[in-house]
Amino acid sequence: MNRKAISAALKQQLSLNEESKVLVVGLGVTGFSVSKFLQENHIQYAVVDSRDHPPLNDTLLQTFPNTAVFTGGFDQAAFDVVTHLVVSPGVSLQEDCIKRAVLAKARIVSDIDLFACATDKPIIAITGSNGKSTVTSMLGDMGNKSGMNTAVGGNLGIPALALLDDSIDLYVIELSSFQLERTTVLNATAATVLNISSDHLDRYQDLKEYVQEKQKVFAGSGVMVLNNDDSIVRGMIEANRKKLTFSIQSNTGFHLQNRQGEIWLMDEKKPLMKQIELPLEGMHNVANALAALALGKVVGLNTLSMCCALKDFKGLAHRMQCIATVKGVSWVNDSKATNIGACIAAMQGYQEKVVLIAGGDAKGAEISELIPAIKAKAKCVVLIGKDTEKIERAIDGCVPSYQAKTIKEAVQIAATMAEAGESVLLSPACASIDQFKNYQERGDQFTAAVMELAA
Ligand code: UMA
Ligand code: ADP
Repeated sequence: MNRKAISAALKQQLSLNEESKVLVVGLGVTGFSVSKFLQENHIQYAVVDSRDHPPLNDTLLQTFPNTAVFTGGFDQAAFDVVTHLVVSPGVSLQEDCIKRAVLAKARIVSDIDLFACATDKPIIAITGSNGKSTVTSMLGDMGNKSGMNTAVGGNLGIPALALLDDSIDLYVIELSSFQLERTTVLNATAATVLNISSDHLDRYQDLKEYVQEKQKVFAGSGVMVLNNDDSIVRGMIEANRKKLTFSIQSNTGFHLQNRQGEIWLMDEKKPLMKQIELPLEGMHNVANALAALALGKVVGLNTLSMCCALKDFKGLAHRMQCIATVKGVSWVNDSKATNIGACIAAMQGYQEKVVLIAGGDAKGAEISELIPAIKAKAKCVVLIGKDTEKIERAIDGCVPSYQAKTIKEAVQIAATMAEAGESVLLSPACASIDQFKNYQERGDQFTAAVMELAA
């Protein structure tokens, strides 16, 4: 879209114009992408971040030296004079300065709102508690294999605004509940909530509030893609909206069918590909593939190309990644399992019992929900991180548990527990930020410790 059209959309949809005064809250990758966008669109802005040295501070000041940047805390004065706040996802809307600014009639906007105003290309919007990055990446490959220049980003890593380019034919955007809760003008061509399990209950009052935020992905008039196996997602259905469903349990929509002894992925009555051709392990990944096929269909992707992309899909790092077999024990890095639902899905993929390494920051989750899966699938649990004691109390001795101060120590303990033919699974069910920069660092340190064992 040209500048004039973007300007008109910003004005019409977000009341943003040359007179607006915007405060960009947060100077991580999102805040930087927002600042750049506002600068290019001649909208006045300043930036605040509560951290002393926000990650993109120097980059912003080198790129746009005249930008007003306030760090080391939120100063109410900066919030009192603005018409709009673009709040980064890592910052809660419950911050006092934000609440006061809203009372004084400042409008909250997200980077996703700005992005939605700046493109007229189709957008696929993907949220859910688990599988977002996998499905987003699958669709990126499907789009490109179908001959559409496809950009993927959002919560996956590259902020949506940084993807904007006239050469792009299709945007596939992963959205977190934090991004959705502050987004009002996204009107995705196709949108999905892949599944719901409790997460981020440190930021939401209860599951109901978390679900309400997730549901915002369906705002607008695009096609809803719904998981027929998830009762909460099924309940999101809206009358008079086009919809597609996917399911690994029922036999409608995108589903599975046994055809002469072989399981096929189906679109209603049309066979698409054999399940055995999917390289990723686990039934949850079959559900992810069906969701991706349904979303791709909405934007007109070619079926053969989509199936071809799925057959070639290697999976993402830190998700059920088998990193080594040492003395007959297989070591699996599922560091991205940052909530209970993901950890349960990981354990369900095993026939034999595993040695589970879990723990970290449980984000207020109801840990006892793990008990049935642990009883069924874990030989023992090795716990790391901030909520070790809490988790130990919650699982209540249902299997033996051991405490480790570091991931390296956890690997050493697990090595003494696992016998040849068994697996050690790092699937923490918790966020990593109490001990690591992020889940990647946790997975990398796990891998390094396993490699040391191997050596
Ligand atoms: N922070 C402060 N003070 C501030 C601003 C931020 O302390 O003033 C802290 C936040 O609490 C957070 C960290 O800084 O711990 C980063 O926050 P941010 O909003 O600046 O984050 P960005 O660097 O812009 O990255 C964000 C997403 N981060 C979060 O939602 C926390 C990234 O998702 C996303 O990839 C990126 O935008 C691009 O869209 C990461 C994430 O952890 C991967 N997401 C959560 C998840 O997947 O569970 C929701
Ligand atoms: P997200 O982006 O939603 O965090 P990912 O694709 O990165 O999702 O996967 C995160 C974790 O969830 C991994 O541990 C992965 O094995 C698990 N997972 C992936 N898809 C699903 C699903 N459909 N249901 C449950 N767990 C899943």
